[in-house]
Amino acid sequence: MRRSAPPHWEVEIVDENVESVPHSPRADIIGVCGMGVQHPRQAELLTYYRKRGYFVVAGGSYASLCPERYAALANAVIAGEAEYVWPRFCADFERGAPHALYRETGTVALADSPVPRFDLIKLDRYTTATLQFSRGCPFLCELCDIIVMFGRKPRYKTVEQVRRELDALRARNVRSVFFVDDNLIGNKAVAKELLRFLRRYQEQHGYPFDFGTEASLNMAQDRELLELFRAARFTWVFIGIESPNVEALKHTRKTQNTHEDILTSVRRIYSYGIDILAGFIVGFDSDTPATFDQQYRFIRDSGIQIAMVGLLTALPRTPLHERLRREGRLIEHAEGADNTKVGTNIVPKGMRYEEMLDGYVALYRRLFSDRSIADRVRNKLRHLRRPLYSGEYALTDKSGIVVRLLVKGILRGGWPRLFHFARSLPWLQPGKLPLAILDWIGAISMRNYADRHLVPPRPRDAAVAGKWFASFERAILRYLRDGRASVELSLPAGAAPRVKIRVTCGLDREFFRRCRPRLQHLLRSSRASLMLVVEEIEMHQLRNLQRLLRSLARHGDRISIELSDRLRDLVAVDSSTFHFVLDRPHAS
Ligand code: B12
Ligand code: SF4
Repeated sequence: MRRSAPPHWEVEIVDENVESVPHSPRADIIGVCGMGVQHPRQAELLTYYRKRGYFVVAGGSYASLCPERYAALANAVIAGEAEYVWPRFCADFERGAPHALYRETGTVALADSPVPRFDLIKLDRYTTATLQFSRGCPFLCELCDIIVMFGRKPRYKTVEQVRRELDALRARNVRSVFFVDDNLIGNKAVAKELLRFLRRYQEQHGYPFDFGTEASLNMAQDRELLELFRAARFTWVFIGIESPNVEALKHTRKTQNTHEDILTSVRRIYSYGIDILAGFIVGFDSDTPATFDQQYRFIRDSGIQIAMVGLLTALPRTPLHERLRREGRLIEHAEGADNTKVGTNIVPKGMRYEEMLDGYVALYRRLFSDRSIADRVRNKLRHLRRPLYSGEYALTDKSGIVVRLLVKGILRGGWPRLFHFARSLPWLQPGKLPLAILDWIGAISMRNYADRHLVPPRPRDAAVAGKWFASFERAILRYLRDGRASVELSLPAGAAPRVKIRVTCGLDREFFRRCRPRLQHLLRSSRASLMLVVEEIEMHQLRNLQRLLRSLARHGDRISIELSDRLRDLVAVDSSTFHFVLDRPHAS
């Protein structure tokens, strides 16, 4: 059976995380993949390409969970694992009779999964490559879509397949590999076999890789397993801890986290040199306003720096979704696919909805205060005595990283941050320094993200934007008067200010000269977002527009750019930096 695209098909992979999507590619079929959080962009891309006459196919984890949401967006939807149904689609397409929906109703034997086409990915743009060994998880957590999509009986690739994938990655000089399994230790005996194989592989090849993975907390109770993780050089593991509240864990049927005190488990894993990243959830039925403080204290004491806290979200088809629907506790029309937003689709039981949102935002604020970051670094390093992570970079790269952290991260926080940074560093144990540095880099980037996306707009932002607007209008008055440009400011309640600038032809160098520093100032000094609509522009001004975009790139995630059809081919907009609006109805 053929399990990938036919060999005579030419395939290209574009990942908008690291590169721009092409707006008029040379292609017959365009497949667009995405998780729930990416659904708005996925929908936008599908609509855009479809309108331009391409045959568009939707796939990925959200299409697998709720293919019905894609029926109006795509010519065909691949729901579920693609190994068997994709070749069927390809054959139907070649015959000129593709169906609208291909749904994998069973499960795929992973021995049939091909080696990924790593050659089609720009691997040099990633810090970590991914490899999947197993699918499925034996547990029963009520909120989980994994067991709905992949089942409870873990399925595995052979170690031979893993060897082939590692060889391919090694040949491309990849140093860091993330085993993207739902739970690598779903079947401990098989996991141990894999780890023994990885230990041998690492020994044979001089430890070419740092590994990381996702596993359930019960790994902490098996010392042989922990030893094998260490020997195979797993420098980190992501664990769904969810809550230190045992009631909440029992209620959500995450009983594997209740075998012993969670802090004890965490510290035992640390004692093998393995770092922990973890997921936490607030909004369980037994959670009350007091839960936020309990979560905070646990996260601080555990020293977990990359603590991804989300609001309980009911994903379609999960037992949680079903129960809350029965109980009338699903919020109608709430999107419910993005657990990184301040909002969700469930009505909590132990507190008011608004209380939950406020508590959530305050928890993030507390976690990413300089004091809390430093406390966690210290609490972790106290127990993580021999970290496997050693930050093996060339000396020049190392100094570059530290200088960037100092200049862009630490010094910007002023003396208080410098003080907390300095007190958290293990001055007498240089072997632990790389991990402390890594934690600060991770924490500061999470803090920046939380500042931009989670913290409610400051009243000051509206005042700053209002003042800015008046002076900006004055600066480009003559362009506004004769209709070459227009500018609008809106101050939506509960959201950051929005500025929209529309330009038509007749601009000159002076226009860009006036705009550039003023826009930079607006974005630097407030959380305002910017929408730039370019309807027409003279060819000789393209360079100035391009320069303006380059100067704003730093704030790219707050900037949307819309170009007329003609300009799309002329202006290079990096859609991995900016929101490059391709289809307006779905633009956020
Ligand atoms: C690796 C991973 C990540 C990595 C991604 C790294 C990377 N650059 O690849 C990181 C850590 C960054 C990540 C982040 C997040 N993730 Co994530 N992640 C995963 C994980 C563990 C594996 C995904 C994977 O690579 N699988 C291997 C591939 C081969 O399999 P697959 O994705 O199942 O795809 C199959 C089919 O769907 C199909 N297919 C896939 N794409 C396409 C496209 C087309 C066109 C077609 C035809 C077919 C097709 O073919 C594949 C083979 O059968 C999954 C869990 C899981 N098992 O899916 C969660 C998962 C996808 N993540 C999830 C979530 C929620 C997130 C976050 C929102 C978490 C958070 N709160 O921050 C963020 C979002 C980040 C962002 N803004 O983009 C959810 C998504 C829920 C949903 N149903 O949409 C999942 C399912 C885990 C879960 N249950 O919570 N994640
Ligand atoms: S342990 Fe993780 S993957 Fe397994 S059922 Fe629970 S939430 Fe899902």
